[in-house]
Formats: sequence, C-alpha cells, structure tokens
Amino acid sequence: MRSVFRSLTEGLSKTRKNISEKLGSLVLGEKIDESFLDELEEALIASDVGMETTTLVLKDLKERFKRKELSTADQVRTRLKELLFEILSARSAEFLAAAAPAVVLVVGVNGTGKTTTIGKLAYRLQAQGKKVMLAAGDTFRAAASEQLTVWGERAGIPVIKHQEGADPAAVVFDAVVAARARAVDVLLVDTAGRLHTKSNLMEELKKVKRVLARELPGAPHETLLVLDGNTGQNSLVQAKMFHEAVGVTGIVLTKLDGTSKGGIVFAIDKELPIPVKFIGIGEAIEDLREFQPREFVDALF
Ligand SMILES: Nc1nc2c(ncn2[C@@H]2O[C@H](COP(=O)(O)OP(=O)(O)O)[C@@H](O)[C@H]2O)c(=O)[nH]1
Ligand SMILES: [Mg+2]
Repeated sequence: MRSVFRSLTEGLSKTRKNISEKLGSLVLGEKIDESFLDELEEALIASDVGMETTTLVLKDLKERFKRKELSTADQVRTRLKELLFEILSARSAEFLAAAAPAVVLVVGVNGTGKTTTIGKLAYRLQAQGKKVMLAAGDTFRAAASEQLTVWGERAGIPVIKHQEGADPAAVVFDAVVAARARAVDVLLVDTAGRLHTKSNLMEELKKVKRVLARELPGAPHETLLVLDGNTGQNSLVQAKMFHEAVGVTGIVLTKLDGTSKGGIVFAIDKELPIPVKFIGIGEAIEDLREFQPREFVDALF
C-alpha cells in the first residue's frame, strides 16, 4: 500500500522547499541570528502560508529568540512545527455526526475535483458500512452526470440523475425522495462549478440548498467546498465566495500529490471559520484521507 505520508511529502514539495531550504541552509545545531528569522518569514509567505499566520508565528519565534530560548535552526524548526500544528488542530473537524439520511452538498469551481471526491467519499462511507446514494446535481453537461455514474457503478452505488440542462434543484428533490424510500444513510450531492464569478451559479446553489432544507429538515448536514491544492491564494477568494453563498462546513483540499503549495491550509484556517476535513492525494478511489494536522505538518518538513 502506498504510504499517505510519502504522497503528502512528495506533494507538498513547493512549500517544503521554501521552508526547509531556509531551515536547512544552516548546519543543524548552528547558531542563528535575527536575519535568519527574517528570511524564514519570507519563505513562509512564499509558501502561501499567508500574512496573518506568518506574523503570528514569527512573533512567537522572535520573542523566544530574544529570550534566548531559541538559538539554533534545529530549535526553530521544532518550535515552528509545534506552532503550525497548534494552529491546525484548534478547529474541530468532525465529519457528519448527523442522522440518516445525511446530505452532503459538494461545491466548488470546475476542475477542482468535486466529482472525483464524491466517488472517493462514497467508497469510503460504503466501506464504513453506510448505505450511500449520489445525486448528479451538475446538469450543465451530460458528461458530468456520466462521470458520476461511472464512479457510482465502480462502487455499486445508485445515482439519481436527470437530463442535461435539467434544474439541479429538481434532481436534488428526487434524490431526497429516493434516499428516504431506500433508507439511505448518506446522500452525496454533486454540483456544477462553471462561471463562479457570475451570480447564477451561486443562485443555483442557494436554490439547491433551499430545496434540501425544505424536503429534509437540517439538510444539507455538510457542505463541502473542494479546493485545488495547487491554486494558492485564489483558493481563498473561492472559499469566501462559496461560504458567503451557501455556508461551507468543511474543505476538501485536492491534488496534494502534485506539486502543491499546501501552505494555503494555514491561510484558509486564519481567514475563514472552516476546517479542512479531507485531503485528496491522487486520482484513485482510495486516495482521499481525513485531514490530520500532525501528519500534514510533518510532511512539510
Ligand atoms: N492528482 C490528483 N488529481 C485529482 C485529485 N482529485 C481530482 N483530481 C483530478 O482532477 C480532475 C478534475 O476532477 P473532477 O472531479 O472532474 O472535478 P470537478 O470539475 O470539480 O468535478 C480529474 O482529472 C481528476 O482525476 C487528486 O487528489 N489528485
Ligand atoms: Mg464534476
């Protein structure tokens, strides 16, 4: 079995390169000075960690440096890891503690990995003994619901779909009826992601959400926003926009097996009250993992 740690470690290469080259540029145990910390600050910003987190982290490191608690690159590394871990573990990230049928609405810009994530999540929930159903809420292109059907067939999971161009709210309506009738535990709802700068997608998503809430009190129980780990700071813009429109309860950060700058995790954490719940580390069905702060920080160094 492929190690999660290895995929993550390979994937977070850009962030690790920035931070570790700085930390590793000195022989371990060698004395550091104030300019070392300034350069580390630049390296963190270049890693998409974000201004706020960088400032917070550097304040702690500089104070400790002044108090002579930190004097070597090795000690800085240890403290930095601890700080980043504390930041990431401050938010609880429990996924779906809700009643059945629980509805998970999956939103995000085209190409971020929504449909793939649904396929992986469906497989994962099914492996946990849950009865799963999928709703093909991306009716914009026929290929979108075909893609979801392929994922469904792979795991023997039913897919509720309408024709191309149909109203996604109508698909969702039918899916809730079917999920209730068949005593489904989790209904995963795929959505379109085109033209995220135009308000019609947001209006469409709001309508889907309204219909869900009307047909099933408490639904959607989770609204997952899928972000491409390679996108960097623009992910923050996307997150704010979707959060404003539909209220996101968790983030899925995909493609961390590529050359991603995973530092965006810290920027998201500081700017939005949304925990990262899952990470995607490949295109295969088993390549979705729960987000583990310790593992993530370890992979960065
Ligand atoms: N390497 C990698 N590719 C991914 C991951 N998640 C999704 N993809 C790929 O990203 C592309 C777009 O995914 P898709 O699910 O169709 O995105 P959607 O438009 O948001 O539904 C596809 O080629 C997926 O195989 C991931 O975690 N790692
Ligand atoms: Mg899709």
